[in-house]
Amino acid sequence: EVRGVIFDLDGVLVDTAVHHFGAWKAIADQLGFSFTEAHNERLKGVSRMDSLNILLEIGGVTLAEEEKQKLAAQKNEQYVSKISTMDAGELLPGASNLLTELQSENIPAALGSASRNAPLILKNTGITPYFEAVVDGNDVEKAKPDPQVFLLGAERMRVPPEDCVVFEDAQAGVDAGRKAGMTVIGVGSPSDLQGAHAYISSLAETNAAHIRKVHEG
Ligand code: B16
Ligand code: MG
Repeated sequence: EVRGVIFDLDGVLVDTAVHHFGAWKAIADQLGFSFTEAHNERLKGVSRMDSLNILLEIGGVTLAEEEKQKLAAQKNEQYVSKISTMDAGELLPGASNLLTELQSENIPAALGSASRNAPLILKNTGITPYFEAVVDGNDVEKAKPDPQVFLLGAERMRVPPEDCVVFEDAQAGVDAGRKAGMTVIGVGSPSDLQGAHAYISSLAETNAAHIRKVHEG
């Protein structure tokens, strides 16, 4: 039985990838190498510091730890200035309807995001009240594909992992959900996202009945 639903944030509920991209691109420009949208795919679902390390690897740049901390802080400042003007209009299709339906069916929802800025995004888009639990990059030591973020979400909802369904748009997140012993619905195509139990292209293609059906297998 489905007793809880766990959502990734970026790429599932909101499209903040474009804001992350703009902020990372500014860092690459400053360091003198090009950073494309294709490169940006590698940063999806990845923590801030790991993202910076991938960016520097793409540019062939080696920096001291202190300099890296400064750049990560600079990136975050630009990113936060973008998300601070977000509103409900930036919720992805189907997000609002699904959260409302789950609430009316008494199925709790949790957030399982790598982003340390997740609470601000939930607040600005007006969806904080729909979540029984919020687990973000501030709460976990081990990033996806480690299952910690989703296991903690299940624990905070007081729901066993096998009764949870996860929505994810990144490979690391799908892997994390599987390792947690949960049912995973991939938001994206099977070719980019291996190992999910079902695929949709947006939350507009799912509802409580569909979630139950995927969970039953
Ligand atoms: P922050 P998710 C992830 O969020 C993003 O997909 C990823 O691109 C970003 O680097 C990461 O959060 C950390 O974000 O710098 O705000 O802590 O997809 O797990 O919701
Ligand atoms: Mg994501």
